[in-house]
Amino acid sequence: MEKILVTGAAGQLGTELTQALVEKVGAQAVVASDINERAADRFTCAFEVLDVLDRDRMEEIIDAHGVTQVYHLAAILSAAGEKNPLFTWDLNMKSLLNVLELAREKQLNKIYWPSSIAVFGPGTPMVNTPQDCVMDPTTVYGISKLAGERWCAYYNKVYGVDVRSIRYPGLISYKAAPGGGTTDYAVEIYHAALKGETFPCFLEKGTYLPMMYMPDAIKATLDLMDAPEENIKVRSSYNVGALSFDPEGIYESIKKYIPEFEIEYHPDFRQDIANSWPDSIDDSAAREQWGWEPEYDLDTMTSHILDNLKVEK
Ligand code: AKB
Repeated sequence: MEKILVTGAAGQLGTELTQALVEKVGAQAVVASDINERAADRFTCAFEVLDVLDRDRMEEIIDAHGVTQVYHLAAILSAAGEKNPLFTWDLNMKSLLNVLELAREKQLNKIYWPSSIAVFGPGTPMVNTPQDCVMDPTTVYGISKLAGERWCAYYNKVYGVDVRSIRYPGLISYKAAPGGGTTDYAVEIYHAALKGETFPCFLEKGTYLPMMYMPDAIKATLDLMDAPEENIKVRSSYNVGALSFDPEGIYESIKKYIPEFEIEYHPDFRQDIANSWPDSIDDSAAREQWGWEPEYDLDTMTSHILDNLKVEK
């Protein structure tokens, strides 16, 4: 029987992916882990406190639960990473190498590790960014994700580790807050709209970025992990696209439901990061090799979020 360990399970992606895995394979087949011990009661599956830099503890959990797959989500994101570059490098890289080494030693069946559009930079073609192109990330997060992609490809080629990865765009969800990303404005804006507050946007209008609604991100992840091994030709990380909009676009979408909503623009240091990232993504490799196709457009996402956040407030 497969047993899945999720690291960073209390984060924005982890919260929903862990729940989706529990629904898919059953609570007995999933172990959530996070550095935040207070997160334990959020999960219906087993929970372990784990600092992903602690390789021995990771190994102990893998052995104790008979783990066969790891979804290694713990990471420091782009904006937060710029405040502590060396620690971000250490955490993002060492934790990935801990997972890859344990996968090699223990011959784990599959590893999932998220990359990001942050691997791209100012030299990258900005519109319909290809799978393979110039990659010159300007953030420490982006540098760590690009290096991580190469390590994943290396462990697959040299040791046969079945590690799979997606370059997520900005992920938008209403269930768990993102932390420290450049795309977080596209989550915060919905909360402000429902509270009747004017939204102070930290990116300028006209800043187009690739984005994705969380249910599509979960679907992409599970579809990639379910795909037959021989279909997975990209062993660094797959481009996946869904939405592309600027702050004005998401604001106009919300105004269709909340006409009195107001936005103000106060760009900060995150503007430079956003300017270095693509506007939109060419995801033809993911579509051809494992059937990727998003479901939500901007307005269906907005209406879904506003309906569900309203219920929760
Ligand atoms: C961030 O903004 O840092 C993340 C990402 C695009 O990887 N959401």
